[in-house]
Parts: sequence; structure tokens; C-alpha cells
Amino acid sequence: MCRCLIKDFETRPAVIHLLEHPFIKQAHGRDMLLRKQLATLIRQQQELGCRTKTKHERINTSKTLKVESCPNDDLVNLEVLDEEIIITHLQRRYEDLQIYTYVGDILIALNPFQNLNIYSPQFSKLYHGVKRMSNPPHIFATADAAYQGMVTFCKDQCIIISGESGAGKTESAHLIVQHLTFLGKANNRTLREKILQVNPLVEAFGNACSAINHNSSRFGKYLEMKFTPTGAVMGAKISEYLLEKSRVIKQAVGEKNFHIFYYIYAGLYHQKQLKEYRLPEKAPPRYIDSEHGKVMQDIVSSKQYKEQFDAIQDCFRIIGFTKEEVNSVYKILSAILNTGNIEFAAITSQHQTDKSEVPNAEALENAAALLSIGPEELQEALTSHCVVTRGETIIRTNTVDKATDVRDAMSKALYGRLFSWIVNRINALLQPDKNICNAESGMNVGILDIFGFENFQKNSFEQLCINIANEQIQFYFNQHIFALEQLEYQSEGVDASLVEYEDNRPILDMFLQKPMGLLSLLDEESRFPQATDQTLVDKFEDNLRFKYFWRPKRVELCFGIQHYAGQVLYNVDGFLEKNRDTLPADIVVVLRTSENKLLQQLFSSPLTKTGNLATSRARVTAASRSLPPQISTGRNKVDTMEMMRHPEETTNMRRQTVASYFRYSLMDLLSKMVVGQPHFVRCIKPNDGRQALCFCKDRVMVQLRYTGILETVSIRRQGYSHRILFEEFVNRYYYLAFRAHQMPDTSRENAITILERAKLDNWVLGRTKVFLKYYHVEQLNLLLREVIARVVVLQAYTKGWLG
Ligand code: AOV
Ligand code: MG
Repeated sequence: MCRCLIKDFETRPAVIHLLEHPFIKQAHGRDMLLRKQLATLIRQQQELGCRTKTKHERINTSKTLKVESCPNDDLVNLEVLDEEIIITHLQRRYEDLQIYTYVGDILIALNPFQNLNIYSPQFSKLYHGVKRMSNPPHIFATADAAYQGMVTFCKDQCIIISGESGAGKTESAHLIVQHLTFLGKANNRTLREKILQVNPLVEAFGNACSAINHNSSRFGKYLEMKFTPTGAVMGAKISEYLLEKSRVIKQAVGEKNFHIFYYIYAGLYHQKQLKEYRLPEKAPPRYIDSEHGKVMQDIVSSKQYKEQFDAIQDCFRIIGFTKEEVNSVYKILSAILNTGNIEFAAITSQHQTDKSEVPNAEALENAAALLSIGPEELQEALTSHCVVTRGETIIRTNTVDKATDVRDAMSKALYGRLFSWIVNRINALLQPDKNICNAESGMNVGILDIFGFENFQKNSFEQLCINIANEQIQFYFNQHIFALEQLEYQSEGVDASLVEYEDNRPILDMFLQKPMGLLSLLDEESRFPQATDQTLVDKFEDNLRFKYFWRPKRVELCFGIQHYAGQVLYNVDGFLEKNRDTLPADIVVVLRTSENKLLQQLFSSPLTKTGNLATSRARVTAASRSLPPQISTGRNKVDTMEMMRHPEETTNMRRQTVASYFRYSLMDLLSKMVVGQPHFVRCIKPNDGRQALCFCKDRVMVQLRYTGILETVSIRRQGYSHRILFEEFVNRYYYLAFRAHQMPDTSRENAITILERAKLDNWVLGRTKVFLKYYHVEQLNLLLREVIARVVVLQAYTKGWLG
């Protein structure tokens, strides 16, 4: 009997199988102590998550992917490491539909630009708690590694997905969420469904068609999936960063507004409900009709938008929004569309020439009705403003241009706040159930998906912010892979030849340092009412003495930046206004009179963007402690007011600009990331034409160079990616060299004993830690699993269960 069970271990998850065996099932409960021990061992094994593939799983896989891994799956294994070899290698794999490749524990993902049949539930099963090298590289393997890391080491994890626009970050993020919900044993089906709807919903509001990508993320997203200590998924939370609100009012040629506007207009059109939401029936509103009539054609001829509208309605329902809430959201969206149609005309009288009026009241009345405010009050707030001088309130009229700006500022504010509200509401609805697990004891895996590096023909303030954010992520990657690695080797007295890498810190300093960095200069200039875009670019030129900054001679309103990912030419046209992003107090006052509950909420002041101030502050402080000195520079000086106020709101205090808010957001994001164990996914775009199976060597080469993949290959090959404190190491692996009940001292010597018994080579000991290569950890976990299985059998045997 016993022998038969042991034989089975080779192909089956040992302990679980043992527990399921009828013999043990009957015996279960006979002996309390043994049962307890068995339970502990089972838990440990489950936490280790290691499982052997069954025969069934090996056979049942798609032909599009080869099932067994090979040494070529990891660039680190290549004998010669030059650019040409690496690129040829990647090309060969890509043409063989092997879009994923490892560089040590980093995953390279080449965008296939076609649907590959490799994300089905069968594949989820295949990448469930197995050794990484037993399957070909896959995005599920990265999700699995993060999940196993979390349950095994009880540590938060974070998956950082980077790459330029259209490289596949958002798709990768979806796949990771899909696999984590699978791994997280979400036996609560409702919760699983809810979590899966989060991305589609926020992306309907935060993504749009850009010149590069038809589904381009126009905001940064950090999604944290929350788990119980045993690894069951229990909730989720999103943080959003820097929505590109300016898109609501204007889009560049060939680009579109946020998806949701088209979905809702088409949805209501096909349901014949446009009237109900006071939307114009003949032609779509101006904000979504930049291509003059093209949208209407699309809406009439295709049902695609309508289907997407239905899908969004399902998302709202599944996640748990009430009908009333959804109706309010639609009303606000329709109000924004109507607001865009309000036009102004100049009133020229004898005394006044700077006055404006609304000649056609229809759009204004529609917007006011949808917002549940008075049309006269709205018109007043758009065409005039209050000024307080020496205690006296004076009403000044707005010119046509000014009124138009106020109108657009209102639309942007409405949309920005609506988006934040949706995110907050999702977070409230997906909060972990306190009865299952309190928030403190839970763990999480965070997934970062931001807008990728952009370089258009015309680049504005939005591209600058997006590219600075990418610069920061690249810096974090460098810090993690290169700088921290070297620092740790040195402090542990481990010899490691230093690897050269392109440090982008000076560029980041040029943008972020106070008071002379580019963003500070921008803020300073934004405070002068007389400043113009010309004075701004002059100021940059006079003060930014960096080799990364230049000003082309003849192109007056432009400046260039040498980013880590390439040169970008920015046009400062509108920079100041975009940075000021003012929302006149008159508009806030009138919107607060609304009878619409949601709208009242959006404009109740101050609107907290980042949640509770105390927790935010604690997190930022805690994070800055764990940051390396380079990263923490200036980060301790958080302006706490910045956290509390919405960027565009005018207050009595110093007004917050988009740049200062942006700076805070970046810091907040980093503070979240640094507390977790990072995993990196580097998305690469193989061509600019979104073509399947087209591998453009030059384009890939550029991306490999600037992302530091080549340097990464060599450091991962030489480096020790896992460093574990002696104490932690001995506690974890003592079974491999000592008896189960004999807890040894957590000393350096005992760590050596374990390493020797496990017959590993190439490890190194530091002052306080064991330095291991990434494959050592896999070997150790495998051995540990086998030993635990053996102990269980032995104990069961000695208790006489196995006859
Ligand atoms: P991004 O997130 O990196 O760009 P996306 O994830 O939106 O890029 O990917 C762009 C397009 O590439 C998608 O719409 C898909 O058509 C295709 N694609 C990407 N990954 C895959 C995959 N694994 N399988 C099949 N198709 C894929 V931006 O958000 O613009 O920076 O701001
Ligand atoms: Mg994206």
C-alpha cells in the first residue's frame, strides 16, 4: 500500500493525493496530533504551490505553442551575447509564434498583433504552480511567479509592465488579471466576475483611439489584487494616475475622444433613447465629431459601438453599480457632450465690447437640465466671473474666447471627476469582505499599466507628462536591476563586477528637481499672469543647462528632449494654460447647487484623490524609508495639501498646477511599487504598422537598447537575483538537512549545511544573506516539496495508517 502511494508521488501532487486516498480519509481524525501535523504540512506544500504536471495536462495543449521549454527560452543561456545574436534569436522565436522570452526572471513580450490560442483555461492550468522552466515562457508564468512569491514569502508583489505605446502593456495586464483570478481560487464566482469587469470598465472611460494605438491608455493604472494569507482572492483596488482630460474637448488629427462617448452615443442612438438624454439626433456632438460626419457613418453602419455599450452596461451591473448611479453617469456624460455644443457670440454695445452671450440656448438648456442646475445660472457662470478686490465683489464679463475656455474647463473637470468617482466606487464595491479577512493580514499583487512612451509629429504637455512617467518607470527598473544590485553586493561584501548601464537619473533630475527643474520652472511661469508660451520656452532655454535639452533655432515655440527612449520635440503651445488647468470658482459654485446627488458629490470640496490622508502619508513615509537614497531625494518633502486637492480647483491657497499634482502622483505610485517584490514585463512592438508576423529588426533593436535588455542579460547571467537572510533561509529550508522536528539555529553554518546537502553550486554567502541564482530557488523548492511529501508518508506509515 505504502509503496503504491510513494510511486504515485512521482506524477501526482503528493500530499493532496494522500489526503484524498480513501484509506487516509477513513483514518483522518483518529489522531488529533497527527492530523494537525498533516494539516501543517499540507498548508506548507500548498503555499509552495509546486505541483507536477499530469499526463493529461501535457498532452492537452494547443499546437500553436510547443509544450516543453528549451534552454533558448532564456536569453541568459545564450553562449554569445551580442546584439545581433539576441535579435536573431528573438526574430526566430517570433516567427515561430514564440512571442515570450525570458531574460532571467524578466519577461520579454513581443506584440503578436494577432490572436494566439494560448490563453485558454487549459493554459491557465498548465501554468499553475509548476517550475518555471517546465513550460515555455508565458505571461501566465509571470503571474504565477508573483502569486507563488506572495503565498510563499507572505510578501506583496508588483508586476511592472512597460513598453512604448501599442507594445501590448494593457493586453498583458488583462492576461495577468485573468490568470491571477484563476490562481486565486476565486471560488466565489461573483467576485471573480466582478474583478474581470474592472479593466474593461475603467478602460472604456480612460482609453481612446490614438494615432499609434486604437485602444491607447490615456491614464496610468495600478491595479492591486487582494488575497487572503492562503492565497484566495478577496478583492481589488485601482489607483488611477493623470487622466489626459484635455482629450475630452479636443483631439489631434486622426485621434478620437474617450471610447465611452462613442459607446453611449451609439448605444442610445440604436435604442432610440437619444432624446431622453437630450443628445442631438441629426449629428453627433462636436466633442466626438472631429472627423465631421465619419462617426455618424460608423454608428449607423456598424453595431460595434452599440455592442460595446451593452458590454459596459453589463460591467456596471456585475460590479454592483445601482441603476440610479449608472443613470447619473450617463446624464453627466450627455451633459458634457451638450456643453461642448454651447457656442458664444460677442455682444458689442457702445460701452462694452468684451461681453458674450449664448445665441442658441438649446445646448445650454440641455446641459443645465442634465446637470440639474438652472440654465440662467449656468450661462451666468460661463459668460462672467466674480473678482474680489479689497473686500468688494465685482462681476466682470467674459469675452467669447474666455467663455469658451470656461466651458471647456467645465467639461474637463466634469469628466475628470466622474472618472475618479467611478474608480473610487469600483474600489468600494470590490473592497475585501471584512468577515473573510481583515485588510492588514491580506496580501496583494499590484499590476502597473501606464501609458507608454509617445513621440508624435506634434507633442504637447500631455506627451511630456507621459514621457516623464515612463522615464520614472525606467529609472525604477534600472534602480532595481542594476543600482540596487551593485549596492547590495557591496554592502554584503560579495564580489561582483559592476555592470555598466545607461543611468537616466540626470534626465529625471532635469524634470523633477526643485526649484530649477523643468516642472518647477513651468509652475513658476504659470503663476505670472503675463507669461506667454514664448516667455516659457525662453525660460527653459535660459535655465536648463543639460545636454538632454536643446532648442531648435528656427522653430520658435519648440524644445527638444533626449529621453531614454529617444529624442522628442515638444511644442509649448498651450503649455501654461494646460498646466494651470483652472476651473473658475463660479462654475464650482453653480455645479454645487445641483440636485443631482452624484454631481454634488463630485464637487463637494475638497475631493480626496488619494483616499485617506493619514494612510497616504504613512505609506509615502514608509516607502521613502525603503527607497534607495537616489529615489528618496525630495520625496520626504511631500506637500500634504497636494494630496487633498483636485488639480484644477481654484482655492484661496496657492493654486495647484497639473505639474505639481503630477509630481505627487508619480511619488505616490512609486511608494506603492517599492513595498512589493517587483516582476518586470517588457513589452516590445515589432513593427509600427500593427502587422502580424512582421518583425522589423531596427525597431526591435532600438527598443532592446533603450530598455537596457542587453545589460540586463549580462547582469542576470552573472548576478544573484535572490538574496535571502540566513535566518529566513534556514527557517524555510531546514527540512533539507535536518530532521523535521529538530529546528536548528538560524546560523550561517546551518545555511551552508543546507546548501551543501541540496548539492547546489555557484551560490555565494554575503555577510547576512545567502546569494542565489534565480534557478537555485526553483531547485530548492522542488527538493523541499519532495522532502515534505516523504515526511508525510513516513508519519502516516509510523502511525500505522498505511498498513
Ligand atoms: P499598450 O497598452 O502598450 O499601448 P495594448 O496593450 O493596447 O498596447 O496593445 C495594442 C494592440 O496590440 C492591442 O489592441 C491588440 O490588438 C494587440 N496585442 C497586444 N498584445 C497582444 C497579445 N498578447 N495577443 C494579441 N494581440 C495583442 V498605450 O496604452 O498606447 O501605451 O498608451
Ligand atoms: Mg495601454
